[in-house]
Amino acid sequence: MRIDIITVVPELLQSPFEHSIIKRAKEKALVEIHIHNLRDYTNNKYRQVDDYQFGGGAGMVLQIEPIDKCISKLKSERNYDEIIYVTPDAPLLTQSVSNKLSLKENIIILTGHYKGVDHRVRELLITKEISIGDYVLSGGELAAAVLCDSIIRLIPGVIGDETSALTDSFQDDLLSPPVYTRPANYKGLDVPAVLLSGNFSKIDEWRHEQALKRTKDIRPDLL
Ligand code: 6GU
Repeated sequence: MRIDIITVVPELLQSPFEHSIIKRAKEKALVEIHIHNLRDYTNNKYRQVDDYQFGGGAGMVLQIEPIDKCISKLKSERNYDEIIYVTPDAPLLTQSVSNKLSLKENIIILTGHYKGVDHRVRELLITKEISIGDYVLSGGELAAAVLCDSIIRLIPGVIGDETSALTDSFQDDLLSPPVYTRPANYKGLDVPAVLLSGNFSKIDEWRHEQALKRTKDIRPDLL
């Protein structure tokens, strides 16, 4: 899979992809991530890519021209399955959205900043819009990093133990059951006995009960 991210703050997108699972996915050539600085696509001598909004009001708006230039160049080089704009005024990201995107070949992610992008970008160039939650971030870069992480870990082969991603919270619309590791007793706190029993059907049953209980208590809206 190839992911191209367009941003005005490329620095914000360096470190998130240089560690752990995503780093290994890149090393295994299961994903390629290319960051594009929107300022490289303007003819403005000050490299300015935003302007005041028509009609007045606080906040700058990213202009269509550099975005169009950048997306057009990428599209001339390969076909893209989706051109995604990350923005708070969009449908929410869910595990099911990430599952579907993890099967794509090439995607572009456009990140907004300030007041967002000229609406014509959204009408003409964007094929899908995603918000990562009902709160506002200073820019779309961290949202893009979250989106990429959730997609990349699902690409077949990225997580060694294939069942690991399948038993995540949300993969079956339930929260995960509690997990424990050594020591079995810490300052008088015991690990649930069933987990030490070696009876795997009992363990599965316990985990499912716990997942249901936690979902009921913490996120009843999922049931
Ligand atoms: Cl995608 N961008 C910004 N700026 N804030 C957000 C968001 C995106 N998703 C939730 N909040």
